[in-house]
Amino acid sequence: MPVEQSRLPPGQYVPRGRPVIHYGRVPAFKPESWDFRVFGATASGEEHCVTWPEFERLPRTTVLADFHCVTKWSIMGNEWCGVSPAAIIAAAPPDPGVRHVMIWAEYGYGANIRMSDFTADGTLFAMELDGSPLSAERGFPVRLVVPHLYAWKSVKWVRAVEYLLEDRRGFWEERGYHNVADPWREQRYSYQEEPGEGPP
Ligand SMILES: Nc1nc2c(c(=O)[nH]1)N[C@H]1C(S)=C(S)[C@@H](COP(=O)(O)O)O[C@H]1N2
Ligand SMILES: [Mo]
Repeated sequence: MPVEQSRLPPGQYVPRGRPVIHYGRVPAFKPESWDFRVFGATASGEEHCVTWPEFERLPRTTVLADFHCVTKWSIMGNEWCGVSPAAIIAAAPPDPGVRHVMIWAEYGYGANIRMSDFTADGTLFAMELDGSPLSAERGFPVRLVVPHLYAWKSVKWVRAVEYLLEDRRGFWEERGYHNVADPWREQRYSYQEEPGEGPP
């Protein structure tokens, strides 16, 4: 069935199959040593750390959303289930001055997003896709999904959230990709950034 054009951002197409893309190797999941840290500008000044058994028990919600990669494919209608950023923020509140967050993965991959993108409807720490636990290559046990931004911001194998008082570029944002990354505005590359869209 043809995809309703109004749901496809400019320059995107729907491929056959479902690509897997990441830089580097798939990390092994070790539940005994796995933790999820919230650090940086927390309200208390303390770092907050959650173990795997604790994270697994957090309440989950479901999000239905499309997924747009900057290499131009889009996967429509994904059902993600996982933990809302609101639950993380409630457990470890940020300093009131925090406007940006860095989402950290295994191996030092990270993506920065605005706090408003982190708390947006649809943003989720996903643990399941279409009714099954994430596969290892898709980010098991936990990946972020930010469906309204290009997919490099949807960090797989998340291990930490860093609250930032000043914006800082993540892995691809340092390598020529757009700091904001809104697919509806085709914000693909950093040379397209307007004043105020990137760190000073
Ligand atoms: N940790 C990590 N997360 C990552 C990446 C990566 O290299 N490392 N690549 C990103 C990119 S560019 C895309 S398009 C999506 C792909 O998600 P998928 O493999 O589930 O399709 O993961 C994103 N998350
Ligand atoms: Mo991507």
